[in-house]
Amino acid sequence: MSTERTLVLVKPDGVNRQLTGQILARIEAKGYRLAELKQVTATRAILESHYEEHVGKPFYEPLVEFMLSGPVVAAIFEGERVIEGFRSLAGTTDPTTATPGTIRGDFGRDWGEKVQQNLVHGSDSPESAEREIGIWFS
Ligand code: DAT
Ligand code: MG
Repeated sequence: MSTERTLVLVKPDGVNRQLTGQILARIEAKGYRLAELKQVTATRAILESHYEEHVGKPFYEPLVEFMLSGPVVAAIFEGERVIEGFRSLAGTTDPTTATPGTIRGDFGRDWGEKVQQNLVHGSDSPESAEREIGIWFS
């Protein structure tokens, strides 16, 4: 298995709640290598590209608004099977029911908003990872 890369975003809720360090520490502690790191204020153009697969879904516009509500921290992590490994660390999409021990399960819950404030994004395939890294680290 060759070394993979994945794009991780700490979303505005994670940055605002000052959980960035704890989240990155969990990924490093699992054994993945931090290759790139920056804090960015997303633009609508970046998010329309990043979330193109979700255009037209009911949560799309609230999701973009949420992602524009504050800075995000973007990282590239590397390692064997890091894509599935990070998604396992992150937990399932809905933070209320995400398994305790995961990032979303430990730090997230439903806040009654129209979108899941679930702290992190992680690429879901090698093709998505390369596409998303190109968007955030071009
Ligand atoms: P994931 O982030 O677990 O890969 P996804 O790619 O299906 O999930 O969706 C992207 C984001 O959109 C997700 O992190 C939170 C939001 N979202 C997804 N499904 C939702 C839903 N049913 N209601 C509200 N927000 C949703
Ligand atoms: Mg996804």
